[in-house]
Amino acid sequence: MTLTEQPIAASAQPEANPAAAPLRILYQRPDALMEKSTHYCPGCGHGIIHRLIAELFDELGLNEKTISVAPVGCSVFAYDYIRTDWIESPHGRAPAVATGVRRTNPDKFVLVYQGDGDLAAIGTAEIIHAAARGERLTVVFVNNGIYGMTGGQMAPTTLLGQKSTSSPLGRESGEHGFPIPITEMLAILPGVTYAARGTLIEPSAIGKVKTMLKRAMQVQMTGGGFSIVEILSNCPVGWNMTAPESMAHLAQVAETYPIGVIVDRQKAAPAAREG
Ligand SMILES: Cc1ncc(C[n+]2csc(CCOP(=O)(O)OP(=O)(O)O)c2C)c(N)n1
Ligand code: SF4
Ligand SMILES: [Mg+2]
Repeated sequence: MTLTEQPIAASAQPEANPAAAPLRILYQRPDALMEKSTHYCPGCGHGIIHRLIAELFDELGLNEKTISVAPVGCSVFAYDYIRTDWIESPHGRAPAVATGVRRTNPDKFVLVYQGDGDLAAIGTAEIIHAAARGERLTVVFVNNGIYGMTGGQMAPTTLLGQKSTSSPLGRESGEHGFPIPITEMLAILPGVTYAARGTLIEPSAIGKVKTMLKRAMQVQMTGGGFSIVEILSNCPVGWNMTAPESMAHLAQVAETYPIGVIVDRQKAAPAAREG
């Protein structure tokens, strides 16, 4: 039973209209989400993503079975918000740390959480080789197109024309190179069982992100290889926008980074590999 389907306690039922349909809880803090305020800026997407992960940990019964690997970046304190065991890794090294966790704990569920500076710049080698090895990991890749934590510098994912503190006139391909669609690049590798990209632009899209995350987790739970979900997230502070402006701007981000499932090799070949 999911949180949204739980019947509400009898004592909380409305007395006025007994003929009304039974109430259902539509919104409730998942058990796996700790009861505390986050350090994130108002409107930041990291909090939404934490909530989706916590909901799925509850729904899939993963809380007690998981070792997560936390990144460096704005989400460095993810271990303070999601109730599982965590290991903090050096910047970019999360897939390498997670590989050690995976291999010494074959029965655990292993989650990796990384930003775009972390995954697509500082840890390019680590993510490529973990994917190439087909490590049985689930990677949550938060692409906000910028180095949020350190003051809004350009990342490999920064859009052409996008201003940042290290590209004040806007990213220009001749000087700064082109944005890297790293999830598509990883998806080419046969060790990658599942790769998808979603966006936080609106509630229905957030629901689709949850479906993608669930699929990526189930791939690991059923013995598949490497799975990754890239999530186009917002950074209102680093983008110098209001929170609503930054959400609307995600439409433009999706022009460079198309939304959808990029590869699902388990679906194509159900008995992909033993775990
Ligand atoms: C090896 C290394 N290089 C650089 C840094 C400095 N640093 C810390 S966080 C960060 C940016 C993080 O950006 P991202 O991974 O995109 O996460 P975000 O804050 O945007 O969520 C940088 C450059 C570091 N800690 N270690
Ligand atoms: S700097 Fe950006 S990514 Fe970091 S907490 Fe603030 S809004 Fe979120
Ligand atoms: Mg970032």
